[in-house]
Amino acid sequence: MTDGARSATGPGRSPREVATHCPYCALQCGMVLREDAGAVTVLPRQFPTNRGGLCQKGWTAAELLDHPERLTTPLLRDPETGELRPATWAAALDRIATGIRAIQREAGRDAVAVFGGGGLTNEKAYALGKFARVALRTRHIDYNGRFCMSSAAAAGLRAFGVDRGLPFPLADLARADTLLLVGANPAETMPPMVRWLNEQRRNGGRLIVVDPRATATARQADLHLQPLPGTDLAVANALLHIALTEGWIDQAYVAERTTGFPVVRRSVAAWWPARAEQLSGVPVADLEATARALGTAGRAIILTARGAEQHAKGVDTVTAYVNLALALGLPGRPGSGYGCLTGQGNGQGGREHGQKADQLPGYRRIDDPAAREHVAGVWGVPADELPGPGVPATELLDSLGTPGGPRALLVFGSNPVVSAPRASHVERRLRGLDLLVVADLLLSETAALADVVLPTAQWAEEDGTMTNLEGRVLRRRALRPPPPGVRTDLAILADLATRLAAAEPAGAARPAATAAARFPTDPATVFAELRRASAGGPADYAGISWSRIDTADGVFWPCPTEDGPDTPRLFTERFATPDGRARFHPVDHRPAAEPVCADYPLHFTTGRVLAQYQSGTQTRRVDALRRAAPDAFVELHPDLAARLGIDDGDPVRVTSRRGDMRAPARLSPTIRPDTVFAPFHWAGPARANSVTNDAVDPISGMPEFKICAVRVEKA
Ligand SMILES: Nc1nc2c(c(=O)[nH]1)N[C@H]1C(S)=C(S)[C@@H](COP(=O)(O)OP(=O)(O)OC[C@H]3O[C@@H](n4cnc5c(=O)[nH]c(N)nc54)[C@H](O)[C@@H]3O)O[C@H]1N2
Ligand SMILES: Nc1nc2c(c(=O)[nH]1)N[C@H]1C(S)=C(S)[C@@H](COP(=O)(O)OP(=O)(O)OC[C@H]3O[C@@H](n4cnc5c(=O)[nH]c(N)nc54)[C@H](O)[C@@H]3O)O[C@H]1N2
Ligand code: SF4
Ligand SMILES: [Mo]
Repeated sequence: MTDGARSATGPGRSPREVATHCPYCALQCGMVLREDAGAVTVLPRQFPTNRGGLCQKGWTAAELLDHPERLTTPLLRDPETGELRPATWAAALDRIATGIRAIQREAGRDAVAVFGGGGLTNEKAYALGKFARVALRTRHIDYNGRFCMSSAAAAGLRAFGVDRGLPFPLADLARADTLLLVGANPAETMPPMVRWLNEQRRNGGRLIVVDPRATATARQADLHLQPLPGTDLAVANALLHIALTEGWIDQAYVAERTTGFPVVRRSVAAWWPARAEQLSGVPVADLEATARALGTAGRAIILTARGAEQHAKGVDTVTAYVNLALALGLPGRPGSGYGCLTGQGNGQGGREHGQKADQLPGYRRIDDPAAREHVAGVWGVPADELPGPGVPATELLDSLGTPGGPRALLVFGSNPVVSAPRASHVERRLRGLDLLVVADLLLSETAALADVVLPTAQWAEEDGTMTNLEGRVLRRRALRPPPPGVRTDLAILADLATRLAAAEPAGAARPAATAAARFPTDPATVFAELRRASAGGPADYAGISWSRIDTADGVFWPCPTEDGPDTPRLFTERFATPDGRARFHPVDHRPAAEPVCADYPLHFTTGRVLAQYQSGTQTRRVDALRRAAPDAFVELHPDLAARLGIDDGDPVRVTSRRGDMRAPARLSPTIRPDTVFAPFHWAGPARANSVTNDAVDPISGMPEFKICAVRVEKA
C-alpha cells in the first residue's frame, strides 16, 4: 500500500478520508483522517515507521481541530487596557507592517527578528527563511531546533560532512546485534518505535540503554547503564579505550574510510574504565560488557537523543560516540551505524531549508558566496542584498529589547516562554520588545504576551511535506480547509510581505505586486521553488516531487534527479567530506557548566512524559491527555526524599540560581539518589525551565537543559 493510495478527498464523498501523518513527533506515524458529518477521527495506517501503531497523542490529535479554545480571529493588544482584543486581519497586518518599518527605519533592518519551529512543514520553514532575508532583510532568524538536535547536527557535520539524523531507515534497527541508546526514551517519546526494538531482541539482538533513570525504555534493556547526568562523554571515551585494549578496532575500515584516528587513539588512552566509573558511577564491569557487545557484534548501531545532546558539551559528547562508531567500522555498513533520533515532526526538514541563523535552503551556508549566488538567483534578488549570518536561538532571545538588539520579534511555531532555558529571563526579554507577533493555533503562553496574535491553520487543513527522523520526505495532506477567519502560515507571510513592500520608503520601494509573487500561498508552488533552491546543496530535494512521494512510502534525500534514485542509506561508498573520509575529532570530558555545591547540592535534569508534547500548548488542551498526565511532578529517589523529609505527593520546590518550580513529589527508586527529574511541559509555577541553565554549547548553541545544580525542599 502506497502513501497516497488511500487518499480519497473528492468532493461529495461521505465520509471523507485522507492518508496523512501525525502532527507531533519525528516518527511521523502514518494515519488516516476520516471526517463524517463534521466529526474527525484518527485511524492508524500502515507506514514503514509505525507499522500501524500510534501513541495516545496521535490517536487524539484531531481533537484540537474544533477545540473551543482555538484562535479564529487576529488579536490586537489594546493600548488603553493592555488586553488582547479581537481585530480584523487588515488591522492586525497593518499594525505589524507599520510597526516593523518604523522600527527598521529607526534602528536598522536587524532590529526585527524571526523565531521559527521544527514543527513547520518544509514549505513553511523555507518561506519563513526567505521572508526574513528578502522581505525583512534581517540577519536575525533562528528557531527552536537549536534546543533540539543542534548538537548532533554539528557533530554529524564535522564527522560525516552532512547532517541527516538517521543515515539509514528505521527498519535497520531490527537487524542490529547490538543497539546502544544513549539518553533516549523512545518508549515514551516515540512509542511505536518500540516495535522495532522488540523485533531486534526477537532476532537475538541486545539492547543497552544509557539513562540516569530506569525509564520504560531502560527497563526493557538487557543492560542499563545509569550514569550521573553530564558524564556520557567520559563513558564513550572509556568504551573506546576498552575496544582499543581488547583489539576490537576495525583497522581496515579506519585506514580506508577515516582520517584523524591516531590523535583520538592517544586521547582516549587516559580514559581507563575505572576513571570513567569514578565520574559516572557506571561500574567497570558494565562498561566492559557494553564495549564487548558493541565490539564483537556483527552489526551494531549507536543512537543518541536529547539526554546525551542537551549539554554545554553536547557536540563533543556526540562526537565521542561517533568516534566509537567509526573505530568499530559501523557507519555505512549494512545494519550498522551511528544516528541521532530527531525529535520534532519536521525536526529534520526544518533544519535544512533556511530557518537557521547561518543557513540557506538545501542545507547551504549563508556565508558561502556560491550558495548566496544560487539562492539569490532563485529568489530573484541580488546576492549582495542577502543578509549575513545571525546568532543562535538562546543568544537571540537574550538580546531582545537590549541596546543594539532586535526590538521586534515574529514567532511561528514555538512557545519559548515555556520551552526556552532560564525562561523567566526570556519572558522579561519578550516583555521588553516594542513589537511581539505570534502566529499560533492556540493562545500559547508566548502568544499571551504578544502585541499581535495571528490565528493559523492546523496540520489537517493544509498540504505540505515533512521530513521525518530517517530523512524520508512525506506528504501531509489536507482533510478540509481552515475555519473561517483562520489563514495558513504561508498566506500570513504573503500578506505581510505585500504590506511591507507597500510600506517601504519611496525610492527603495519594491512593488507590492512583486512581493505577492515572491511569496506564493500554494504549498505545491512553494515546494517547487524549494526544490530549485535546494538543488546542488547537501540536502538536495530537486528530484522529489509530490507525485513521487505519493507512489512510494516517501522519498529519502539527497535526491537530485526525478528519474534517479533517492538515498535511504548514506555513507555506503563515501562520506560527504571533500576526501570522502569520515573525520575523527579528539574530545575530552569537562564538567557541567554549573557544578553542584553546598547551596545547590543536587543534579537537576528534565525531559518528557508520554501524554504531553513539548511546551504543552496543544496536548494540555486535549481531554484524554490531560487526564493521563494532568500535572507536572518532581521525580526523586525515596532515599533522597527521606533525607529531605518529603513524602510521595508532597508539594516540593526545586530552586536553582535562576529561579524555582513547584510541583508534587513523585518518589521512584528508578532514579539516581543524587539527581532529580522534572518534565518541562507545564507553565506557571510548575515550569521546569524557570530552573534550567542557559549555558550553551560553544559550537552548536545547544542549551544545557539536561543538567544544572539545585536544592529541593518541601514547599
Ligand atoms: N511524549 C512526547 N514525545 C515526544 C516529545 C514530547 O514532548 N513528548 N517531543 C519530541 C521531541 S521534539 C524530542 S527532541 C524527542 C526527545 O526524545 P528523548 O530524547 O527520548 O526525550 P527526553 O525525555 O528529553 O530525554 C531522554 C532521556 O534522557 C535522560 N537524560 C537526562 N539527562 C541525561 C544525561 O545526562 N545523560 C543521559 N544519557 N541521559 C540523560 C532522561 O532521563 C530521559 O529519559 O521526543 C519527541 N517525542
Ligand atoms: N527543560 C527542557 N526544555 C526543553 C527541552 C527539554 O528536554 N528540557 N527540550 C527542547 C526541545 S528538544 C524542543 S524541540 C523545544 C520545543 O518547544 P517549543 O519550541 O515551545 O515547541 P512546541 O511546544 O511544539 O511549540 C509549538 C507552538 O507552535 C504552535 N504550532 C504548532 N503547529 C504550528 C504551525 O504549523 N504554525 C504555527 N504558526 N504554529 C504552530 C503550537 O500550538 C505551539 O504553541 O523545547 C525545548 N525545551
Ligand atoms: S509516536 Fe509521534 S508521530 Fe507517532 S503517534 Fe505518537 S506523537 Fe504521533
Ligand atoms: Mo526536540
